[in-house]
Amino acid sequence: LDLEADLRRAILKDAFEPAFQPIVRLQDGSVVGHEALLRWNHESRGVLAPGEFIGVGEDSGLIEQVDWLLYSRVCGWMARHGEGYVSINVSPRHLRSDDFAERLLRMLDDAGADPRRLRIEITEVALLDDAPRALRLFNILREHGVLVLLDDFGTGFSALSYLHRFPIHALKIDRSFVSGLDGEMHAESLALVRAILALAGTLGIDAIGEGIETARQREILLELGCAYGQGYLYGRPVPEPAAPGKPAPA
Ligand code: G
Ligand code: G
Ligand code: MN
Ligand code: NA
Repeated sequence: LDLEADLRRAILKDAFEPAFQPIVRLQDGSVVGHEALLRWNHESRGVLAPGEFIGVGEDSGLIEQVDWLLYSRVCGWMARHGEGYVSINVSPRHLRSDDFAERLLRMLDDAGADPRRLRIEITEVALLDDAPRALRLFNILREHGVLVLLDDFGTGFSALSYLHRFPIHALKIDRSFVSGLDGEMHAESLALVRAILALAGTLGIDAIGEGIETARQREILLELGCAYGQGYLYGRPVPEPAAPGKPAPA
């Protein structure tokens, strides 16, 4: 069982596909966009989620090639489906490359996809790695309308001093806090989510609650002032999602 060798072969075969999960306005459940999540059609093990191979991909560096194959699929999908935004997950490795922004913009252009419909998700830790380089990259992307979302917010460094220096469009509140809202860690999760939303409000940026599974979690997030959300309550990641605008079946 050599996952790295399998991954190399899969890259040659272009064996990756996006699954799209709806992102909704919590007030009315209307779909505003989708997060594209990586899926690997493994030759013998079936469809693998990133949790099963992202570590090997990061350690070997192969994740960069996998990401580009996926982004190409996503750009094609965007060109065929004219509504809503799509957010892609970006490995911290890309922030260290000199031409990530240029290459992504070229790919969008080649596919005939509007860059103003693309958003990138990066984690806090990736920001701390090489801040000046990341800042340059974000500025190039933003000039073309590609917005930046901070993924898994609250689990990383939460270097507050960085937040206002980067052109961040929205924070994605990590699902561990969201699932805690109606669980045993109710009080703690409530305090943390309230603090994150206050921070977002102060900085004038949007918040997206991740991993919403229950109506109660949605209700609490709305009461706390979180405008957007995503999670199994609204839809699982699927290859061909419903068009934006319509309420997700929740
Ligand atoms: O296995 P699971 O689907 O729970 O894994 C999700 C993790 O994989 C998240 O951390 C997510 O950000 C990451 N991820 C999902 N899709 C992609 C992708 O296309 N590229 C990269 N680099 N990471 C991804
Ligand atoms: O780190 P990131 O937020 O990109 O990871 C997204 C991961 O979370 C994906 O693997 C996705 O399948 C998973 N996910 C999305 N919604 C839910 C949910 O409501 N519950 C759980 N447990 N996982 C979810
Ligand atoms: Mn994400
Ligand atoms: Na996340």
